[in-house]
Amino acid sequence: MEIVLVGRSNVGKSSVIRSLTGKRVRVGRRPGVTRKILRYPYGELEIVDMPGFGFMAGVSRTKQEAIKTEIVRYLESNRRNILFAIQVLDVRAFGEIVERWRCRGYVPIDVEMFHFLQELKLRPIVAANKIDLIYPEERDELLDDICDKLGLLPPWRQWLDVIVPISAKTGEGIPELKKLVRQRLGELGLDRLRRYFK
Ligand SMILES: Nc1nc2c(ncn2[C@@H]2O[C@H](COP(=O)(O)OP(=O)(O)O)[C@@H](O)[C@H]2O)c(=O)[nH]1
Ligand SMILES: [Mg+2]
Repeated sequence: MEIVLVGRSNVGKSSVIRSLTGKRVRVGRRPGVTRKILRYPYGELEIVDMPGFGFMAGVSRTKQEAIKTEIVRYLESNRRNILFAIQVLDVRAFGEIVERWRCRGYVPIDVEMFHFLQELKLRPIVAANKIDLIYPEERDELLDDICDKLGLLPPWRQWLDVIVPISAKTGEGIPELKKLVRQRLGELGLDRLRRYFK
Protein backbone atom coordinates (compact mmCIF):
# COMPACT_ATOMS: atom_id res chain seq x y z
CA MET A 1 0.00 0.00 0.00
CA GLU A 2 1.39 3.29 -1.12
CA ILE A 3 1.04 6.99 -0.67
CA VAL A 4 2.36 8.72 -3.78
CA LEU A 5 3.96 12.16 -3.92
CA VAL A 6 4.01 14.15 -7.12
CA GLY A 7 5.22 17.63 -7.98
CA ARG A 8 7.75 19.63 -9.89
CA SER A 9 11.40 19.34 -9.20
CA ASN A 10 12.55 21.39 -6.20
CA VAL A 11 9.08 22.07 -4.76
CA GLY A 12 10.00 20.16 -1.60
CA LYS A 13 8.76 16.59 -2.13
CA SER A 14 11.72 15.07 -0.32
CA SER A 15 11.36 17.61 2.49
CA VAL A 16 7.67 16.75 2.87
CA ILE A 17 8.46 13.03 3.07
CA ARG A 18 11.01 13.84 5.74
CA SER A 19 8.43 15.88 7.68
CA LEU A 20 5.81 13.15 7.44
CA THR A 21 7.97 10.18 8.29
CA GLY A 22 10.99 11.54 10.13
CA LYS A 23 13.12 9.58 7.70
CA ARG A 24 16.42 11.03 6.62
CA VAL A 25 15.38 11.47 3.02
CA ARG A 26 17.94 13.34 0.94
CA VAL A 27 16.90 16.90 0.29
CA GLY A 28 18.05 19.40 -2.29
CA ARG A 29 19.81 17.03 -4.61
CA ARG A 30 20.50 18.72 -7.87
CA PRO A 31 17.46 18.32 -10.07
CA GLY A 32 17.74 17.64 -13.74
CA VAL A 33 19.53 14.35 -13.74
CA THR A 34 17.48 11.30 -14.63
CA ARG A 35 15.55 10.37 -11.57
CA LYS A 36 13.99 7.09 -10.70
CA ILE A 37 10.87 6.51 -8.69
CA LEU A 38 12.05 6.34 -5.08
CA ARG A 39 10.29 4.11 -2.55
CA TYR A 40 10.52 4.66 1.18
CA PRO A 41 9.14 1.82 3.32
CA TYR A 42 7.31 3.29 6.29
CA GLY A 43 5.62 0.89 8.70
CA GLU A 44 3.12 -1.13 6.67
CA LEU A 45 3.19 1.54 4.00
CA GLU A 46 5.45 2.78 1.28
CA ILE A 47 5.89 6.43 0.50
CA VAL A 48 6.61 6.77 -3.21
CA ASP A 49 8.50 9.81 -4.48
CA MET A 50 7.87 10.39 -8.17
CA PRO A 51 10.43 12.07 -10.42
CA GLY A 52 9.91 15.84 -10.62
CA PHE A 53 7.93 16.87 -13.67
CA GLY A 54 7.96 20.05 -15.72
CA PHE A 55 10.80 22.23 -16.79
CA MET A 56 14.23 21.75 -15.27
CA ALA A 57 17.48 23.26 -16.41
CA GLY A 58 19.41 20.77 -18.48
CA VAL A 59 16.47 18.50 -19.21
CA SER A 60 15.20 18.36 -22.77
CA ARG A 61 11.58 18.76 -23.74
CA THR A 62 11.53 15.13 -24.84
CA LYS A 63 12.87 14.00 -21.49
CA GLN A 64 10.26 16.10 -19.68
CA GLU A 65 7.50 14.45 -21.69
CA ALA A 66 9.01 11.04 -20.95
CA ILE A 67 8.96 11.77 -17.20
CA LYS A 68 5.33 12.83 -17.36
CA THR A 69 4.40 9.69 -19.29
CA GLU A 70 6.29 7.56 -16.79
CA ILE A 71 4.33 9.09 -13.90
CA VAL A 72 0.97 8.69 -15.63
CA ARG A 73 1.72 5.05 -16.52
CA TYR A 74 2.89 4.34 -12.99
CA LEU A 75 -0.28 5.78 -11.46
CA GLU A 76 -2.52 3.89 -13.87
CA SER A 77 -0.88 0.52 -13.58
CA ASN A 78 -0.41 0.66 -9.80
CA ARG A 79 -3.77 2.25 -9.05
CA ARG A 80 -4.86 -0.67 -6.85
CA ASN A 81 -1.88 -0.32 -4.51
CA ILE A 82 -2.13 3.44 -4.17
CA LEU A 83 -4.17 4.77 -1.26
CA PHE A 84 -4.09 8.44 -2.24
CA ALA A 85 -1.74 11.08 -3.58
CA ILE A 86 -0.08 14.16 -2.22
CA GLN A 87 0.69 16.84 -4.79
CA VAL A 88 3.36 19.22 -3.57
CA LEU A 89 3.68 22.68 -5.05
CA ASP A 90 5.82 25.72 -4.39
CA VAL A 91 3.41 28.55 -3.54
CA ARG A 92 5.77 31.21 -4.88
CA ALA A 93 6.33 29.63 -8.26
CA PHE A 94 2.96 28.04 -8.95
CA GLY A 95 0.94 31.03 -10.17
CA GLU A 96 3.58 32.28 -12.54
CA ILE A 97 4.20 28.87 -14.07
CA VAL A 98 0.50 28.33 -14.66
CA GLU A 99 0.08 31.76 -16.26
CA ARG A 100 3.05 31.23 -18.54
CA TRP A 101 1.68 27.97 -19.91
CA ARG A 102 -1.87 29.25 -20.21
CA CYS A 103 -0.66 32.19 -22.31
CA ARG A 104 0.87 29.73 -24.73
CA GLY A 105 -2.40 27.86 -24.92
CA TYR A 106 -1.38 24.83 -22.85
CA VAL A 107 -2.94 23.28 -19.81
CA PRO A 108 -0.13 23.60 -17.26
CA ILE A 109 1.25 20.22 -16.25
CA ASP A 110 0.55 20.86 -12.54
CA VAL A 111 -3.13 21.49 -13.26
CA GLU A 112 -3.28 18.53 -15.62
CA MET A 113 -1.71 16.29 -12.98
CA PHE A 114 -4.15 17.42 -10.30
CA HIS A 115 -7.11 16.66 -12.56
CA PHE A 116 -5.61 13.33 -13.53
CA LEU A 117 -5.22 12.36 -9.86
CA GLN A 118 -8.85 13.33 -9.28
CA GLU A 119 -9.95 11.27 -12.28
CA LEU A 120 -8.17 8.25 -10.86
CA LYS A 121 -10.02 8.97 -7.60
CA LEU A 122 -6.73 9.28 -5.76
CA ARG A 123 -8.19 12.04 -3.55
CA PRO A 124 -5.09 14.26 -3.94
CA ILE A 125 -4.01 16.42 -1.03
CA VAL A 126 -2.40 19.62 -2.26
CA ALA A 127 0.53 20.45 0.01
CA ALA A 128 1.06 24.16 -0.71
CA ASN A 129 4.68 24.25 0.39
CA LYS A 130 7.17 27.04 1.21
CA ILE A 131 4.43 29.14 2.79
CA ASP A 132 7.12 30.51 5.12
CA LEU A 133 8.32 32.63 2.20
CA ILE A 134 5.00 34.48 1.94
CA TYR A 135 4.00 37.33 4.25
CA PRO A 136 1.04 36.29 6.43
CA GLU A 137 -1.17 39.07 5.07
CA GLU A 138 -0.61 37.87 1.49
CA ARG A 139 -1.32 34.21 2.09
CA ASP A 140 -5.11 34.12 1.72
CA GLU A 141 -5.04 35.85 -1.64
CA LEU A 142 -2.30 33.60 -2.92
CA LEU A 143 -4.04 30.43 -1.75
CA ASP A 144 -7.31 31.61 -3.32
CA ASP A 145 -5.46 32.09 -6.59
CA ILE A 146 -3.91 28.62 -6.39
CA CYS A 147 -7.34 27.09 -5.77
CA ASP A 148 -8.80 29.02 -8.67
CA LYS A 149 -6.07 27.79 -11.00
CA LEU A 150 -6.65 24.20 -9.87
CA GLY A 151 -10.36 24.53 -10.60
CA LEU A 152 -11.38 24.74 -6.94
CA LEU A 153 -13.76 27.64 -6.42
CA PRO A 154 -12.26 30.12 -3.91
CA PRO A 155 -12.14 30.95 -1.05
CA TRP A 156 -9.48 28.37 -0.32
CA ARG A 157 -10.88 27.75 3.15
CA GLN A 158 -13.75 25.92 1.50
CA TRP A 159 -11.21 23.28 0.52
CA LEU A 160 -9.55 22.50 3.84
CA ASP A 161 -9.95 18.79 3.06
CA VAL A 162 -7.94 19.25 -0.15
CA ILE A 163 -5.37 22.01 0.25
CA VAL A 164 -3.08 22.65 3.18
CA PRO A 165 -0.48 25.43 3.38
CA ILE A 166 2.73 24.07 4.86
CA SER A 167 6.37 24.75 5.35
CA ALA A 168 8.47 21.63 5.30
CA LYS A 169 11.27 23.91 6.46
CA THR A 170 9.72 25.45 9.60
CA GLY A 171 7.16 22.72 10.28
CA GLU A 172 4.24 25.08 9.99
CA GLY A 173 1.12 23.28 8.75
CA ILE A 174 2.65 19.82 9.14
CA PRO A 175 0.21 18.83 11.93
CA GLU A 176 -2.65 19.82 9.60
CA LEU A 177 -1.12 17.82 6.75
CA LYS A 178 -0.81 14.77 9.01
CA LYS A 179 -4.40 15.26 10.08
CA LEU A 180 -5.52 15.19 6.45
CA VAL A 181 -3.46 12.06 5.85
CA ARG A 182 -5.14 10.40 8.86
CA GLN A 183 -8.51 11.52 7.51
CA ARG A 184 -7.81 9.92 4.11
CA LEU A 185 -6.73 6.69 5.79
CA GLY A 186 -9.88 6.73 7.92
CA GLU A 187 -12.05 7.18 4.83
CA LEU A 188 -10.37 4.12 3.34
CA GLY A 189 -11.19 2.11 6.46
CA LEU A 190 -7.51 1.89 7.40
CA ASP A 191 -7.75 3.27 10.92
CA ARG A 192 -4.88 1.10 12.11
CA LEU A 193 -2.47 2.99 9.83
CA ARG A 194 -3.36 6.37 11.25
CA ARG A 195 -0.88 5.96 14.08
CA TYR A 196 2.02 6.43 11.64
CA PHE A 197 0.97 10.04 11.15
CA LYS A 198 0.43 11.26 14.73
N1 LIG B 1 11.92 28.10 2.41
C1 LIG B 1 11.59 26.84 2.23
N2 LIG B 1 12.41 26.02 1.54
C2 LIG B 1 12.04 24.72 1.39
C3 LIG B 1 10.83 24.22 1.92
N3 LIG B 1 10.74 22.90 1.57
C4 LIG B 1 11.85 22.60 0.88
N4 LIG B 1 12.65 23.69 0.76
C5 LIG B 1 13.94 23.76 0.06
O1 LIG B 1 13.71 23.57 -1.33
C6 LIG B 1 14.78 22.82 -1.93
C7 LIG B 1 14.22 21.58 -2.61
O2 LIG B 1 13.70 20.70 -1.63
P1 LIG B 1 13.51 19.14 -1.93
O3 LIG B 1 12.77 18.57 -0.77
O4 LIG B 1 14.81 18.50 -2.27
O5 LIG B 1 12.58 19.21 -3.23
P2 LIG B 1 12.21 18.06 -4.28
O6 LIG B 1 13.12 18.26 -5.44
O7 LIG B 1 10.78 18.33 -4.66
O8 LIG B 1 12.37 16.75 -3.60
C8 LIG B 1 15.74 22.50 -0.80
O9 LIG B 1 16.77 23.46 -0.82
C9 LIG B 1 14.89 22.65 0.44
O10 LIG B 1 15.65 22.99 1.58
C10 LIG B 1 9.97 25.13 2.64
O11 LIG B 1 8.88 24.80 3.13
N5 LIG B 1 10.41 26.41 2.76
MG1 LIG C 1 13.52 15.09 -4.06
